Amino acid sequence: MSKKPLNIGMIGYGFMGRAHSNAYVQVNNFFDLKYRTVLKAACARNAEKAKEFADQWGYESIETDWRKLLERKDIDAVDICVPNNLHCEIALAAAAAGKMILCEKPLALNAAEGRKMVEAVEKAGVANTVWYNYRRIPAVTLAKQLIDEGRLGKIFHYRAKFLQDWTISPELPQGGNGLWRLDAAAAGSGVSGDLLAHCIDTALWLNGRMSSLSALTETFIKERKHNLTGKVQEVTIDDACTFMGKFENGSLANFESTRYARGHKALYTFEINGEKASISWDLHDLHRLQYFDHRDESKIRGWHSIHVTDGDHPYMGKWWVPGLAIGYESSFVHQVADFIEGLSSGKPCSPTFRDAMETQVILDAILDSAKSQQWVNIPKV
Ligand code: SOE
Repeated sequence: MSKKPLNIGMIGYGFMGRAHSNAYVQVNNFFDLKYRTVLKAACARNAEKAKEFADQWGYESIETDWRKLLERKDIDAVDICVPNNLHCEIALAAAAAGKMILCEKPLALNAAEGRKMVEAVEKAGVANTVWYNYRRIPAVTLAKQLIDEGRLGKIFHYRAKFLQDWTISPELPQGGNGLWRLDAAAAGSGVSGDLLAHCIDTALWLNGRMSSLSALTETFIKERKHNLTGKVQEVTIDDACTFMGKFENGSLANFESTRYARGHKALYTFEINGEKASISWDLHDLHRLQYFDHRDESKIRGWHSIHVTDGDHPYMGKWWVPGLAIGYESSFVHQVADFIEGLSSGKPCSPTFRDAMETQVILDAILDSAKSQQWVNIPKV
């Protein structure tokens, strides 16, 4: 059966632009879908960079103004892969232009912006999703299946960490290409919006809503040269954040994220302890899920290390033969596959903008709590 084209307009060309482009390139090779992705246009302010990126990944054309991209009739879906402070404006315009939207995480700078974005896509009736890719690492999806099957029983604890070490040097400037993550005006926040956002999204998906929290943030390096102004300026992002909280199911939350954990590059881990069983996962060993079941015969009871590569594991039947692992980049392929499936089935690809608002509201609560040094109740979306 001939497949319908799904014409992609990519806005941005950084690390995530590459990760998403790779997904559009690969998805139809592995998944049998009703739509075939077409890399129609890459958009960046700098024409030379846009051209280089387009040639590298196979985009047919370039644009240097995202508004022009949105005017094009031959674009079906736009991918917003630019700093967080541009997500809202582009998403509102894209929705008004009737384009489907795949937006990089976090959804927005804050919940107020996020709400406008949810309203816009729902009013326009356009398909939308936010790239919280870790849900779709097969071992993490397997964790979801095990929890939904009730294997863990009542959940007592949810613990997550996302540790990095790339901003320890005081010589590192803030702002501009690559370093906008250190500039609160562009990023909205530091590790909370960049890293904890992933941990929160996974947690909400696996363990349900959170009701309250208390957070502590720190900015270890108070001033850095700003790449855009050339001046030494105050750093207003959170370099590190730790929070504890409560889930609506009664379990306790314990989360930590930092860019000052020397030796750790991208150590995302979580552990969930239930009455009957526990699971834990580690991004550095992403194709394994650790599972302990108290109901096992005591003689052989212990942690199982499940190599999540078998044909009946989530997504794995689409890839190689059992036992052969896939990587980080495949989580993005899975998200595109699910997005396209959603276009045919009518079941939206989660997290939608509305789903991602749950995370956004928690991010706001984290910053509020850290500032006020008070427990904060998390409002309902
Ligand atoms: C930051 O270094 C970063 O690239 C995040 O922005 C991504 O979302 C995360 O998945 C990996 O780390």
